Amino acid sequence: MEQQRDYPGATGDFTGLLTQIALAAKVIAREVNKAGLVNILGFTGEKNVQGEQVTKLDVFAHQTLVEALEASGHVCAMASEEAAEPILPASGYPRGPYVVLFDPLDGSSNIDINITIGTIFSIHRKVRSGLDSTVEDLLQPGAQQVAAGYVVYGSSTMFIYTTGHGVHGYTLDPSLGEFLLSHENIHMPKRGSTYSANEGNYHTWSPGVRRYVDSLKDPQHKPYKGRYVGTLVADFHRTLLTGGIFLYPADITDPKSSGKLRLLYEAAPLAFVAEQAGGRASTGTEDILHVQPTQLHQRVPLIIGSAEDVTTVEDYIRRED
Ligand code: FBP
Repeated sequence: MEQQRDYPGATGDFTGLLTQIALAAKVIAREVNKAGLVNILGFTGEKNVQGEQVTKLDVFAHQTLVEALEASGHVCAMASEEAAEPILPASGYPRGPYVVLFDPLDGSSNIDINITIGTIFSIHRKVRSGLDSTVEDLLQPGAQQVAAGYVVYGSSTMFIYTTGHGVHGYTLDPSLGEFLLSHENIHMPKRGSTYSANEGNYHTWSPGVRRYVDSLKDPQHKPYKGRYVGTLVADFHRTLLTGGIFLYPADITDPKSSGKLRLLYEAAPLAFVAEQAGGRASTGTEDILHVQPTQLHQRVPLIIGSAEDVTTVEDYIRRED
């Protein structure tokens, strides 16, 4: 609300939209926190468009976000990791100028073992006037985002977002049921001392990426610490607050592979947050925010974190040739 006053032309649509995403996050947090007590762990038996087994919490989080967003009356289209096609607000709901793309529950492999999971969202304004949306509204480069952020369901539940004016973090006070400002204007250290990657994939990495990760373990220089939760949101959140680098490179042994993580609702929103906090996000050869999307669920190699660390990886990849 406060920031809205900086925009004389503001209609309140955006504030209303973000408030609905925060409400959905509270509902999901409550279910995650008691997951072991209610029959919501495990799989539904279905597979999603990624070919992954769908968990019951994935479905719960997906439905909660869709209902909250369509009820806001501020969106004309949505896209979710759990839906093959774009989602339009059900008839009877007013439509608005925004499109929202989201990963309802990030870190599915960690749900049943009570390790930190998250939700990631990306908000764009629709491209053309009028209320009917086209896939063009969803396939916009990350640099066009009007806002992006994520929720971490960890020891505490945090809501982190940017609207292009810095990155701010809020912690959920369960007794109030309110997200309270706990981390204003987050800045990522220029260089870190932690690296995060699934080294089980080492043999699938390009020579430049291998040489870079090897260099981090060189006893001649102060070696970096290895940290890997296996939930993108958790590994990114640590990197945002303490610096360092997260890498999920492409698998060079599979010509069809362009990485595991999805551009529109994983890489691009976190790239916006990273850049707004003074960090960087790259495919290894191109800024994530400049990648032009062509498909809703396309994947990209992701190298994200402290600006100097990301630039160093790019140098190693450039020297590959
Ligand atoms: P989803 O759980 O939303 O499908 O996200 C993919 C993810 O779980 C990321 O959170 C994480 O960074 C990565 O996959 C872990 O992959 P891997 O198990 O191959 O290391």
